[in-house]
Amino acid sequence: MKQGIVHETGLIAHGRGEAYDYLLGETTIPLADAAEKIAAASLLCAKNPVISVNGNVAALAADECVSLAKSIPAKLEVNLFHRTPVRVRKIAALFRKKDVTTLYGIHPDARIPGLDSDRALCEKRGIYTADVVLIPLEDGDRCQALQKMGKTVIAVDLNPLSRTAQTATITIVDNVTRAVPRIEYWIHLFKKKNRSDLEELIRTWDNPRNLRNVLCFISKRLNSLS
Ligand code: PTJ
Repeated sequence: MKQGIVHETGLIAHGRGEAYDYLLGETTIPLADAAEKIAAASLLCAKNPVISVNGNVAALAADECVSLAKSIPAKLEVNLFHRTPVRVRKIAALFRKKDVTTLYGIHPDARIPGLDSDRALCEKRGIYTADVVLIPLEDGDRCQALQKMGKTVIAVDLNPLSRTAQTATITIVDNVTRAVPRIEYWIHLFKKKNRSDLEELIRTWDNPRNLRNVLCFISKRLNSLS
């Protein structure tokens, strides 16, 4: 935050996330891994997959996102809620240091319909035309707006009750630091599989059921600890 990468409200978001992570036991629960597996299948089957990075994601999991993007391959796009030219420049510099030559979202030329202010800004060749978007730590309005554009939206959100978690196509209730490497693990395994097998796997996904099971997992865990 002091380096200007994370917005000050990002610290509050981070604290909220930590609270939920304690409820999960600070581990990737099998229900999260199931979602990470489907996320990997969707990213591999996509025509234009994009990984959206904001300040928190850049601070917590930049290396992991770069590695995941290479493995798919997918585009990386800076997509800030509290967008200022200075923050965009700082986040772009951070990714440049990690040898990312093409980072989308620095010169936006499109808007996500239905959103006001600069949080609607995106790039035509990136998020605007993406068919599958991975959005770690996203706000609810943007998640819904991306859904309305007809995209497959993969959210990583430790809060299973957030609007983002409730409206995404695939919700991964896990810490971004664990979720991104785990998606990459599945990417490497799935590269040997047929596309039709992956598509069949994606068809079986029931996001509301998985979210209900996550809530059951948390309440059972709290019961067993009390
Ligand atoms: O960098 P910017 O300007 O784009 O701003 C980013 C924030 C995160 C401030 C902005 O997108 C925001 O306010 O997000 P929300 O609406 O607070 O949503 C963030 C969600 O991520 C919350 O539901 C948190 O529980 C969750 N979260 C926080 N830390 C983590 C997390 N999920 C996964 N891993 C985490 N480490």
